[in-house]
Amino acid sequence: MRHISRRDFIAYMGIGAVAGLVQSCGGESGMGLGSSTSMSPNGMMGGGGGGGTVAPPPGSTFQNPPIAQLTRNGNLVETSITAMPTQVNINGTTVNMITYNGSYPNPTIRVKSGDWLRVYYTNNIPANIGTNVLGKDMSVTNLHTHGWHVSPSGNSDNIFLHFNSGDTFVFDFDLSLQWGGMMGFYHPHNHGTVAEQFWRGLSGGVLIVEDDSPELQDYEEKVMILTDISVANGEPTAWTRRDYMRIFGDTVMVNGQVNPVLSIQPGQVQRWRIINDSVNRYYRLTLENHTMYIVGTDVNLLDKPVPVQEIILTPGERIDVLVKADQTPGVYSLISNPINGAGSVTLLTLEYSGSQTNDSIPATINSAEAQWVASLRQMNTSNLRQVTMTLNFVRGRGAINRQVFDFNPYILTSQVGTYEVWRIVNQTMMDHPWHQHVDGAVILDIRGGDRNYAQLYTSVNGFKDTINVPAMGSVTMLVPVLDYTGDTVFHCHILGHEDIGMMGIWRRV
Ligand SMILES: [Cu+2]
Repeated sequence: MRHISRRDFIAYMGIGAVAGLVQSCGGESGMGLGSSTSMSPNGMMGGGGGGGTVAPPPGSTFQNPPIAQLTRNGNLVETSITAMPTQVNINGTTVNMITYNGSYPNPTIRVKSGDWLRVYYTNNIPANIGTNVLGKDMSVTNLHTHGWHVSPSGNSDNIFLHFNSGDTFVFDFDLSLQWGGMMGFYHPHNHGTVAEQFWRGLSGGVLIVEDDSPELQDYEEKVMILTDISVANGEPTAWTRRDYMRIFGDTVMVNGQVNPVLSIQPGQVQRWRIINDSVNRYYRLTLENHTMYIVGTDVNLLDKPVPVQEIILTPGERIDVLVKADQTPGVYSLISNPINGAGSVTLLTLEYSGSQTNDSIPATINSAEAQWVASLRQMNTSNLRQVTMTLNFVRGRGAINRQVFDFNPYILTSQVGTYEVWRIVNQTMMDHPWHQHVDGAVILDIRGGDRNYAQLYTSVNGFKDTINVPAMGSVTMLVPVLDYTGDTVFHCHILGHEDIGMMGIWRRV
């Protein structure tokens, strides 16, 4: 069954070049990929996990992630989140994982613009869980609300907090400046343990801020969390140093299910909100014989649906799409085609069933955010502050402007109330999904990589908090620095890269 395509081979050679670069600039002890050509069991060519094709038979009935229990009192919404050991059934095998509230996938929190979300947080990860290969205590964790425009300080979206086993904490998220219609996610962000905590099950629960606009609310909504994992002896596999550079799980899941079967009525339109919650794996999504209509990007709803045949989703990115069952009734697969060393995967089976209906795709969406993005695209940016940040590997560590977060973090100080133009330059031979906290950006230019991806995100009126920076390419973006002061971060959302240092501090003053 193993099939090594030309694309896989090129991707592999790209990694080899990175390894060579790493080794040539510092006599690295340990962190580098090394020059070995042997394949890790979870590595780029390992079974179905990497370059091979994964086409499991249709599985169980598709289920949305569970909804978190909330207590609402006016605009005060309260909930509890506990990070805890949990036995999870992964494709028929019982696996000792870590989850929020004993649920995998982790529970979805649905709130509204203007809410005040209070989270009673507990870290119940056992103190004796041990250290990872980076020497970091795996019981230490914290919480980030990816995508939310909230304060990065105090007891809000403050990723500089950290909690030891047994700690409790009360978070307050003031959503008075968070617009509706977005899907973010909460997940751990403790530097050095993020990637493996994701891998073991804390990959995050979805944060939905209900729509401000009415056009999309009547569609049946499906949330799809894409993750992958490899399991050995009833445990998620422990990471080697090499895995921090690149890892593919051999089991790929939607909401913890392998190839679930989703029913759709002939003629029905469903709204699919898809998140790449994987530590490293990219997806190149296509739904057999069907067009997908993009209605929202990471941060906001668009002003009109954008029809596409394929969607690239890098780690941390989200996409909000409409799908219409307008083909001959039958069974169709949602597939991820090969990309960046990951092979073809059948993710989900869409099955027409039930009575005929005739839903339609809306012509326009009344999105204030999209109108704002449209106006920002007209802005004269030549007088704005221009910042260049480079993504590098330095002595086997990730770096920004050649500065490794652990030793000498790159610090960008920005004035709140201004706009800046950031150019992110990728000086490595592999792609990196760039993510900045607090504010989404308007993508102005993408050099290199997939042309359709570049065309899409340099034209749609959607803010992006996560954007792929192609190997040896660049992304230029207009960054609003609005409302909130405090220190936060930007980093690569291949979480292993973040853990080995590809992160910087964003000082908002
Ligand atoms: Cu990266």
